[in-house]
Amino acid sequence: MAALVNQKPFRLGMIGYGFMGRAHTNGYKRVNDFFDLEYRPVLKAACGRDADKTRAFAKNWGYESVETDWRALIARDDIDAVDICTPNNTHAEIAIAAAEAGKMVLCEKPLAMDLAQGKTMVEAIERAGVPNTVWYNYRRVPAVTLAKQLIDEGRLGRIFHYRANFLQDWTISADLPQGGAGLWRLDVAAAGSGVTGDLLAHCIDTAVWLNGSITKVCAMTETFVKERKHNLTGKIEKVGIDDACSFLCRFENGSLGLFESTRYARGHKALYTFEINGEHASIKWDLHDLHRLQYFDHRDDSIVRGWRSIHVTDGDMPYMKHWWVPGLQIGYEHTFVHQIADFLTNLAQGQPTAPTFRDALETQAICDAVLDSAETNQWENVVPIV
Ligand code: 4PW
Repeated sequence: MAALVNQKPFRLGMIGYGFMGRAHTNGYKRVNDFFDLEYRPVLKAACGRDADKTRAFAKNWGYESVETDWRALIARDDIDAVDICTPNNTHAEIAIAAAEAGKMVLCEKPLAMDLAQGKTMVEAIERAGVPNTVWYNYRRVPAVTLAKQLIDEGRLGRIFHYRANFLQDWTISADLPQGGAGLWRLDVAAAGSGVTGDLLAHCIDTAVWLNGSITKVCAMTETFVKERKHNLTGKIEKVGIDDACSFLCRFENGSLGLFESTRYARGHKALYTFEINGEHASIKWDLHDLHRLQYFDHRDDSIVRGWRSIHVTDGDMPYMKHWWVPGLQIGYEHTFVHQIADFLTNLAQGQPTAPTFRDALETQAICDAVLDSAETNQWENVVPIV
């Protein structure tokens, strides 16, 4: 007689049904098809303020039920974990309440509106002792994870330079309103900041993971369109977000950093790139070609020395044994599958999943220092996270 395969349920409540709600849900649905796990996500409930939209989301993605109040979701006994995919200004209240109710918390980036708020979240989550993670998904692009492996193996030697960009062009039109569904990223009250929290936060998370802590920063920001119609008030209102931000920084390991992000780089939709230059070798990566890692090693024989374009698809490369056969690629959505797979694996072993809330606090501290420096026109020290 065939044996039944028993898996423990991971009963999920998803809060938010936008772009990220879909990206994460796709991950929960796919993960057991490709990873051998002790847990199996069960899509118990989708939660959102707009009942019709939440119902449509729940129907399309296969959630068992719908809630229109996140407090009701958190009060339910049949929910083990909540995933927070709502605008940034709601993360703290939901995460703290969920942790106090004993739920595991998976929170979209950036963790909080600012460092002070992030600290209250870390305190609550650590007091409750619940498993937690923050969705800085680009760490789990196999080529980026391979970059981490190469650096940790010492192949680059001493690191001299770290450069990163995150360029978009979707807010150039002055007719684009701010606020409300889909456009809350332009509303400082909902987002906390502009490209700094939305895009540079990704670059910073990856940089700290690959190259260690950032100790001081010197930044400039600009808001190119100063006023926009606000969708919630119907009035023309001042724009409070940074449309562009560039900063220099020093890393604890002595290397120098240069970061740029803007939503005003015509022709670029989501161009996230980084390059790291070490004593022996350099690496570079580009989200538009995400399955490749460029690697240059000065120790190669001079007659064959040059940039290698490593096609990160072989089974011995990070995450790839779970997918197809060598040569066949995966994409953006798989980064979320990988984070869920890691979370559920670590959960079974009683281990944390990076970036935890505490890890994400460091990114928050750097974002705060960047925004402070843009205000003061001076170098600012980053508040150390212990
Ligand atoms: O988190 C980021 C978003 O807010 C994403 O990684 C890219 O930029 C795509 O949308 C925005």
